[in-house]
Amino acid sequence: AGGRRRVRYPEPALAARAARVLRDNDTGAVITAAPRLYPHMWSWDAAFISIGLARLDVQRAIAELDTLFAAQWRNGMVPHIVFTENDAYFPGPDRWGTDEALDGPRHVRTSGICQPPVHAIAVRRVLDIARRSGPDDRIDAERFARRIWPKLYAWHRWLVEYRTPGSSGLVAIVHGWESGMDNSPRWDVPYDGVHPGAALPPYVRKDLRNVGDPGERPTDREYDRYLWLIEEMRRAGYDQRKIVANSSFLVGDVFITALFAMSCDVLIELGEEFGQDTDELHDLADWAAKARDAVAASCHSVSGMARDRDLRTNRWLDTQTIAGFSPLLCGGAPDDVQLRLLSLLDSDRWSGHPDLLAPVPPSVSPMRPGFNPRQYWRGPQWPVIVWLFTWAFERRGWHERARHLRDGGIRLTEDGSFGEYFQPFTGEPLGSTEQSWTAAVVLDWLC
Ligand code: 9WN
Repeated sequence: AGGRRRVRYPEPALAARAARVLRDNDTGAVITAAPRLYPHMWSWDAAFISIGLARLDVQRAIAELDTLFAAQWRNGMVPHIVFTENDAYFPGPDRWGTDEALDGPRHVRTSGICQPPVHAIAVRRVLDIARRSGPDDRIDAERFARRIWPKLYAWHRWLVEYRTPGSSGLVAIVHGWESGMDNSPRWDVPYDGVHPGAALPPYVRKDLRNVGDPGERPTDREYDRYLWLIEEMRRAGYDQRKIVANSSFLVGDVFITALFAMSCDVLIELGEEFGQDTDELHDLADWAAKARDAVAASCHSVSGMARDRDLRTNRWLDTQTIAGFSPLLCGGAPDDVQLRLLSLLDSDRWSGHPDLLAPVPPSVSPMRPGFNPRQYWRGPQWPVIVWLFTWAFERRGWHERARHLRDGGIRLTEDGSFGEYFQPFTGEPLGSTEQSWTAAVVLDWLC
């Protein structure tokens, strides 16, 4: 940054550093999402982490996903946080107050919302890596895939039964945290409809202690809304039907819907291989088709970008962010729309912006008013999102594009900081460093 030279580790040294981050963040029970800022297990982080772990130790990768799914709620929801004993993160389990929730797990404390369904993708990747690594790993990973399949199916079924309300076919979220892109401008309009009441219990943020500059994190105003939504859910006793009917935030999330379609495809492949029930395979095919249709139907007639939908006001949300490229992940959009999106992605509005250090898409276009290169989901580049695009492009047969993005991802992360997110022009690491999922995706790219 600021003209200082950025360190560039050669690939073998970078891989060794990434492995070290995962080992250092291992409490023995879980790999925390980050050492200080996030001292617990997060749902979608754990999925990516397991992919990185598979390169080091297949058993450990399996254990990580088993730990997450041991916290699955009885209704099928995979919770967004599985808490460790550490109390350095807010909101912790007492604030969530899920202990009394009817559907909650009994032996472990969790939050009361979910995160994007990327777990089937992780299981597939772990299995593929294990098969190449040797006969013992292969046997273990196959047993694991067979045993976790019904849990993955139950998780997907929960998303359909409880979280696909109305006719848009989009998978809905009831909190920005569920999207994994917490303060993305995608959610600004729906959050305007969230009015924290006087009954919001006081609280003290802990996240700001662990970042260089508070401007890298969401604002206090945003936090009041995040906490208010938790308050509403607590009052509803974490009853999903009540939450979806009444919460002041309900948005069809197009990015989650695309991930869901891809995860259903993967689950079908695994199910066919391991002889799962045909009715369940049909369900998954039906869910994947509907999710893809919903993503395609959301595309803006001029830009082609996919859109979220505010399900409280029944309006499309036109804010353009990285999520607009969702149809490139899951496919299903008409050819002309797909071509428009590909050329937009390559253009100077996105990955082709001349000032980017690494040619990978930022969370928000640098040309967009309100773009903030340092603030969280409002501009920085996120390696884990880049990984999702590399994975999806590979799967779609776009090998050259996938390789190009992977090279960009390495360029972004080769300073060895394993930043949570990066300033797109300088490559300065922001948020946490030694972030586990960043280390994990780098390992996957390098091996
Ligand atoms: C709230 C752990 C998580 C990621 C999310 C990211 C951030 C948490 C926070 O960190 O969210 O869940 O406190 O900011 O936005 O995607 O899973 O890495």
